[in-house]
Amino acid sequence: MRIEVRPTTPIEGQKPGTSGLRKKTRVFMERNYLENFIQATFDAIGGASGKRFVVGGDGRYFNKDAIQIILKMAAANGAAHVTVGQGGILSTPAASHLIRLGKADGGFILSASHNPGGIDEDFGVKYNGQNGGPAPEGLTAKIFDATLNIKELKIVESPDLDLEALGEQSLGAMSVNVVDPVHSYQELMETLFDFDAIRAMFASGFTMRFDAMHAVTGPYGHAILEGALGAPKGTVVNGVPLEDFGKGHPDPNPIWAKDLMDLMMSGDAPDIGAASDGDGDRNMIVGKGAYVTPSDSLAVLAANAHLAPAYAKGLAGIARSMPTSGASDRVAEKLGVGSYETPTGWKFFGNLLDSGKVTLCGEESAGTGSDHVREKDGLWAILLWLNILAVRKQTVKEIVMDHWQTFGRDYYSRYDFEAVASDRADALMGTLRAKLPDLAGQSVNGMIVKSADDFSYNDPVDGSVSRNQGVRISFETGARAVFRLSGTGTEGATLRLYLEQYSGSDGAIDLDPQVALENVRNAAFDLSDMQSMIGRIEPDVIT
Ligand code: VG1
Ligand code: CO
Repeated sequence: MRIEVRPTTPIEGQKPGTSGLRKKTRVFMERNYLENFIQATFDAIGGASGKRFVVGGDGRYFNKDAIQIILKMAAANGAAHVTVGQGGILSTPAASHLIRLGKADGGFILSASHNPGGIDEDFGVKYNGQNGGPAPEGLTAKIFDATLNIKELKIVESPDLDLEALGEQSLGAMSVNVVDPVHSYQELMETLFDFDAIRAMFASGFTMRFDAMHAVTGPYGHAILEGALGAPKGTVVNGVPLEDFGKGHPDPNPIWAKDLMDLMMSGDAPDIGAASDGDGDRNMIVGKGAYVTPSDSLAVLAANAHLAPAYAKGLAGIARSMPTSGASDRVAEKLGVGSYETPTGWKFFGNLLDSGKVTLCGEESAGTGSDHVREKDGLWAILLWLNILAVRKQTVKEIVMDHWQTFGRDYYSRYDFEAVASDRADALMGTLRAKLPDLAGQSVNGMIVKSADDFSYNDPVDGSVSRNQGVRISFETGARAVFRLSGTGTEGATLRLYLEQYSGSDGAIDLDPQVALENVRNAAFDLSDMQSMIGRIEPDVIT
């Protein structure tokens, strides 16, 4: 089989963001765009020779073509073996699991996650390492560096492989194993949760709607919820992965999963509603008339995880991303285990999980997970909720109310300002940063600032330091405002404002969050001078 050694030149802008490289699909389809990035990744990891990889994606437009290119490049670069999901499909957590299970050297996950898909929408690629987790910052920096110095790439000339045929094939000297995307993942879930108890709950009439949002978790939901757990057919909706996700945003939040929210707030609501995102690593949980914020969900799961077999012995510790509310810290304190605050992005949890310092991790953006893989895991979170419901025999709402009564409530909301001109967004952040040193002790909108800084993370395991991870301003009233710029967008800048207000251990827990957050919201607008800096204070999306 002939190996083409193709001369190429660096392409600008191939710097991975919060979660891999994300660009417009048409950009990825330009000559050598994907190829350069893949070659740079192989170069950055010291070559692919003799190595084993996992490849799969969320099924969006260009997924299959990209997989063929990666397979041909892996073969040309001397890889020994690649495991691929049938039809090119693998959820992000399933890919993480396959890397760990097969002791692979790494894997490529093709997804732009919650971003829309299609030829005029977004595409993405992420490299995960041996532990199954997203490449840490040190490695993404090396990959970026390699994209700037690339001179040639290697690819075999060969017809496409058949990604529908299960089993082994060969591509030159490299073997390719096409596997069922669900099988191993389902086996893992069966070891973690009490499937008998959940099955009995469904058999006794418990009802659910799982909205797969036309994204990757459809096959997983059908097999696990309707298959293994016996939920009635029709429990899973939008369960066939589509290349354009039915033209929706596969982002499981009250805005983009509106149909599910409407159902859950209606008289016909099932006992639980759940949804997952494009690549299956996020989750949304809604009870009858009760949306559970991701920050609260992490806290409730942490407080109740011992009810599931995998966590019966307790948790080693709990980690949350910096903008995630403090609710899980309160649980860690009560459990007497460590709590950690990391920058946004799952890659920062890897060391904590690998070293056994934490068992559960979560992000306010609807990501929750545990040490079972090295990615956040949407269906895992949903199954843990089901396991807890099966044991406690209470409603979602009762469990959340009970949690707030015990710990107090962390009112929470995120405001996203999308497609802001990058220079304006940078100016807002810059002006805010300049104010930070003098803020503590000052009064803003009637609230005294307790502390203000630009978050810097010192990884307790490898000692690496990550600076400028977001501006956080805490107030004496138990409120906090966080400002940061998104690292997953593909157009202009997205400014995220995260607002939080703790009720206190015996304060009111039944307020409308937007009312409870009014003071901190106005303080955040004042402090950032948002109206004049970006010309508006109305967000595009409130979650
Ligand atoms: C967003 C979320 C972050 C998450 C990341 C990847 O990043 O805020 O919490 O880890 O997406 O999630 P950013 O930089 O846009 O705020 V996913 O489901 O896109 O892999
Ligand atoms: Co995702």
